[in-house]
Amino acid sequence: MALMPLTAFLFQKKEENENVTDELILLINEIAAACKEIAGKVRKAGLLGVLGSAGKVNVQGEEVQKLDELANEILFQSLKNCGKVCQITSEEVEDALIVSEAGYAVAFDPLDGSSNIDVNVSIGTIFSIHKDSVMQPGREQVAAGYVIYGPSTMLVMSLGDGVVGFTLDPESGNFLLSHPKIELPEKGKIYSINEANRNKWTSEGLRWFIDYLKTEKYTQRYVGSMVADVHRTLLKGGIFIYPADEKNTNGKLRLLYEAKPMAFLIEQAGGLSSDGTQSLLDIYPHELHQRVPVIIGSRWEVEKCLEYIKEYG
Ligand code: AHM
Ligand code: MG
Repeated sequence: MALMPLTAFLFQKKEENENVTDELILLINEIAAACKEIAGKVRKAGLLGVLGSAGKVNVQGEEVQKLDELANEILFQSLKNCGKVCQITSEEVEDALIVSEAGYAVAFDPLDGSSNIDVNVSIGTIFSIHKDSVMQPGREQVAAGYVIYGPSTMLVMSLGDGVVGFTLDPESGNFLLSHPKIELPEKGKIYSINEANRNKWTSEGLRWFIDYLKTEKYTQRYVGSMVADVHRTLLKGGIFIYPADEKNTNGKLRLLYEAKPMAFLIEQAGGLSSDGTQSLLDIYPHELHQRVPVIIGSRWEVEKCLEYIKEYG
């Protein structure tokens, strides 16, 4: 049976979801097109001479890779020119670009998982879309999603009424609806956290929780690309955590273009998100590049993790 292309799916959604306007459809198509271009560059990175460092650090003090820059440029230009975007915020750029007063505001991480670029491991683009401003709690997102550049390229997104996944068909160049309804299992078997930082985690309860999961015969998977780790969590269940530690006292991941969109997908798929005290979707942002501890995944594991944090700190 033929699978539905992204644009047809969006027009069908327009009939049932009042958030889905012609402008939003155009914007999501624009993001999908930019990500297709990025996917092409990622696939040929070793041939195009775009592997390795760009020789500079970004606003967050992190080393910028050549592909980070390229992906940022592709997305920035296409959003700036599409006529539907009033504000653009990128991980790689210090200030938001204000295009106009009202419209859609987009925050994105152009290429997440920078440390995996040079070693041919899955990386991705994450995006969050609000009306007018990205400085709102995640619950107000009209859409959010990511594109994962893995063995296949997939677009996974939510328009606030569940989570769907599209696989890029390399022959037709279309994103096709391969995953019409993504739902997290209530409980999984995998935990995902950088355990090398264990001694530096500021939460004692977290150490107890991870030890508890080991006694329950969980297995560990940690790619080090949030997109890949969240993708697996969405499909298989379990828990993904990037906690606060002595070096990153608010965690490492950024609220606007990493935590918030991923929390939206996880909650829309039936899971839970938290910073240790509240849902990641209830946090009011106060800074563009604000960091936040991230606990997301299946309902059972997230609730259990929060119980441990409550009991042991
Ligand atoms: P990036 O946006 O610069 O790639 O950083 C974010 C990435 C996430 O994809 C991933 O979850 C995390 O950093 C991994 O960090 P660490 O290497 O400290 O485990
Ligand atoms: Mg990132």
